Amino acid sequence: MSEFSPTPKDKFTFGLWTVGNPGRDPFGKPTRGVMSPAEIVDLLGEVGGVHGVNFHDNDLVPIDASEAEAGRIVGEFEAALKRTKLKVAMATTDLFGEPVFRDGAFTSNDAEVRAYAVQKAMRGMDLGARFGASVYVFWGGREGCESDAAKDPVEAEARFRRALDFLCEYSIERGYGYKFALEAKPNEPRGHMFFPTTGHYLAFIPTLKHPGMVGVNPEVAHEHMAGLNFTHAVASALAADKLFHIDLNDQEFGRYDQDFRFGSANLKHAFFLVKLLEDHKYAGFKHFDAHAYRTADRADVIEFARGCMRTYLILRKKAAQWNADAEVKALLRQCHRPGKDVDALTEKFSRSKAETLLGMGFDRAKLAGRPLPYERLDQRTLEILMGV
Ligand code: GLT
Ligand code: MN
Ligand code: MN
Repeated sequence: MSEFSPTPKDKFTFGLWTVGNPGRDPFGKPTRGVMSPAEIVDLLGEVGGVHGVNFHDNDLVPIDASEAEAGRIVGEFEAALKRTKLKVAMATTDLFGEPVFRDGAFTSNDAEVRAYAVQKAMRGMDLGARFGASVYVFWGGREGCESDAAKDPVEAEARFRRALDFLCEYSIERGYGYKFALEAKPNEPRGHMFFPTTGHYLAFIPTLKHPGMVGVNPEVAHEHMAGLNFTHAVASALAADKLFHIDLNDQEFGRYDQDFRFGSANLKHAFFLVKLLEDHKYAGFKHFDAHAYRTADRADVIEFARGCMRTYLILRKKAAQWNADAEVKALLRQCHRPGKDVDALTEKFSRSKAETLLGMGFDRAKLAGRPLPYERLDQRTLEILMGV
C-alpha cells in the first residue's frame, strides 16, 4: 500500500462500459474481447481500492435477453459483487443506442417513443434500486436534432421536463430515494444537442416539480469539448448545491469524444479540479467515465484504471501542498485585499448604504497600481505540480 493507493472510502467508481470498453470506434472493430458484467467486476476487484460500479440497464441485461438469461446474468453479477465487495453506486438508462431512439428519447417527436423511453427509465430505476444504487444519471444521448426544422426546442424542453417530473414521482412512490444527476454534452452524437452544458441544466432544474432531488453530473471531457473551463462548471454546480455526481476523464480541447484516463491530457486543469473538489469537501461518488486506449490489452486496462485513481490521489496531495505552501500563501495575501467595511456596504442593500457608496471617492490610479503577482503565483503552482 503506497500513500497513493485508493481505498473504497475514496468513493472511486467505474462504469461497466468504461473498463469493459472493447475498443470499438466509429472507424474500427473492437480490439479487446467483450467481458461479461461479472468479469468486469472481477477486473475491478483486481484493480484494487475501487468503491463501486455503475451500469446502464443494458450493460447489465441485454435488451433482448430472455427472463432466464437475465436471471443468470444478474445472479453472476451479484456473486461477483459479493466476491469483490464492490457496491453499485449509480445506474442509468441506455436511451441512445437503439434505433428506436434515433430521434431522441424523452424529446422524440413520436409520443410512443417518448412513453417507451419513460418506461425504459422506470425499469432501469427498478434494476438500479435492486442493487442499492443511490444516484440515477440521465445523459440525453440522442436528445437533439440535426435540423431545427425537426423540432420546436421549447416544446422539446417541455417534453424533457414532463418525463423527469414523472420519473421523480416514480422514485418517490417506490421509495427508491434516488438523487437524479443530469449530464450535459455539447456536440455528440446529434448534430445539435439539447442541454449542451452543465450550465443549461442548472438553469433547467429549478423549473422541475421536484428540484430538490435533481442535480447534475458534469463530465470533464464534455465541457472541454466545448472549449469551456470545467472547473468553473463544477464550481457553479457546487455553489447551487447541485453536484450530485461527477464524471472524471480527460480530453484534448476541440477534438472528438476521447474519454481519456483522468489527468492524462490537461494536468493543470485536473489539478485545479481536484483542488476545488477537495477544498469544497465534495463527498459524492467520483466516477471515471473513461476508457483505455484502443491499443490496450487487459493488463493495460488495469493500469488505466489504477492510473485514473492514482492521479486523483497525487493531485489531492498536491492540492494540500499548494494550500500549505508558504510562498503561495504570501502571494495570495498580496493579491487578495479584504476590506470588511467596504464589503459591508454592498452586503445587504439599504438606501443609506447606497448613499454612502455613491458619495465615496475611489483613487482609480492607485487601485490600478496595486501589484497582482499572478505570474509568480502560477509559476509556483506549476513548480509544485512538477515537484520542484
Ligand atoms: C456514454 C456517454 C457518457 C455518459 C454515459 C451515461 S454513456 O458513454 O458518453 O458520458 O456518462 O449514459
Ligand atoms: Mn464522454
Ligand atoms: Mn459521462
